[in-house]
Amino acid sequence: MKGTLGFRRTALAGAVLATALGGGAFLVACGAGGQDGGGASAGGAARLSVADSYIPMPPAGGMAAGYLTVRNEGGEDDELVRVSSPGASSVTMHRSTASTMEQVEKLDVPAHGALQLARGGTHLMIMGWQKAPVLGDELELDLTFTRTGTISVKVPVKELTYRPGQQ
Ligand SMILES: [Cu+2]
Repeated sequence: MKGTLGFRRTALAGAVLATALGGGAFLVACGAGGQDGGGASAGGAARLSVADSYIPMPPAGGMAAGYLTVRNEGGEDDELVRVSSPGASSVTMHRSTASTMEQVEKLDVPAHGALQLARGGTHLMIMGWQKAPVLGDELELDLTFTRTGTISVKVPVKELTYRPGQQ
C-alpha cells in the first residue's frame, strides 16, 4: 500500500500549500475516503460552536490579537470568511509565518474538526477600538461562515499572559 500512502501525503501537502497560498485553489477537496461523489448535503450540515475565546489586553489600547477555537461537529466543511465587530473598526484574519504574519481571506473549519486560533499561529487582528479596552471588558465578534452564516460571540479581554484553561 505504499502507493496509497504516498498519494495521501501528496494530497495533504497540496492541501497545506493551497491553504498557505490563501487563494481559491480548493480543488484538493476532502480527500480522506477517496469518494468524491458530491456528499454536499448528505452527512448533515456543519455544526459549529466557539470556545476558548479571549483577547490579550493590548498595550495602550492599540492593536490586539484575538484567539478562539471553532469546533465543527457536523459532517460538512465550513470556512470562516469574515470577522467584524461593532466595537472595533477593523478585524482581520492573520497567519503567522516564521518571521512575519500575513492576512488571509478565509480559514477552513473542517468537518468533525476544529479551527484553532492560538498564540504563535493563526489569529485575529483587532484595530480601531471605539473605547480603549480594560481587563474584563467583552468585545463582540461577528464571525461569518460560508455555510453556517454569522455567529456572534462576546470575547473577554484578559491579561497579556493569559492562556485558556487558566482561571
Ligand atoms: Cu497579525
